[in-house]
Amino acid sequence: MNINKLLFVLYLIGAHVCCGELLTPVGATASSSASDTPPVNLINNSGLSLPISEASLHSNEDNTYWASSYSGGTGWLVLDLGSTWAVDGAILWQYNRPNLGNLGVSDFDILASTDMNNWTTVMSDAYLPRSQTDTFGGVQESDAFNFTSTPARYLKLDIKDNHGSNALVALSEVKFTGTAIPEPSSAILILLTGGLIYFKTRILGGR
Ligand SMILES: [Ca+2]
Repeated sequence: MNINKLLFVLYLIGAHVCCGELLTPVGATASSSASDTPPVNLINNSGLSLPISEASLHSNEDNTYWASSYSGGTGWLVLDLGSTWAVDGAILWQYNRPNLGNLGVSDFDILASTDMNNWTTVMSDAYLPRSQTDTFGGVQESDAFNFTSTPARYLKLDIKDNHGSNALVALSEVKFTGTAIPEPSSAILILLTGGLIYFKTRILGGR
């Protein structure tokens, strides 16, 4: 493979395959919450082991999770990524206070939006397993949910049920995965660069 073909292959890999990042929301709102369990506890890394990654474990300490007010076990969360990304997954850490696993999120949908007005359902009837704190020594592993890559700044978790309590619903931490969407000028530059490499390789006989 000559250098021109190598450049073109690298361009294709860079433009189309590259790497999802772990995205931490910058804002969180909830259908309701108790005063000592606000939704910011879902996005401030509270309770997560270092270094922060999908493999981090969430502690079961007080004031590290979100819990609704008495809601019958349903509710919603809106997470704000701060800017629009091509989002392709959610990483959730289940609520894991000891002997209270019935409060954790079970059935939920995920909706995506760029403007908080128009919403697209990207995941229907997803299921988050009940915390296994007994077997994991009190710390909680994450659960990953993948969906078709969708442009989104706002992600809504529509929580339709918990694990059996008729009181409230709770969750420990939320992140997403996705890739940056190039600015229009950057996108044009990428296309021009790819086109020039292709032209040089295939039309001018660089093969
Ligand atoms: Ca937390």
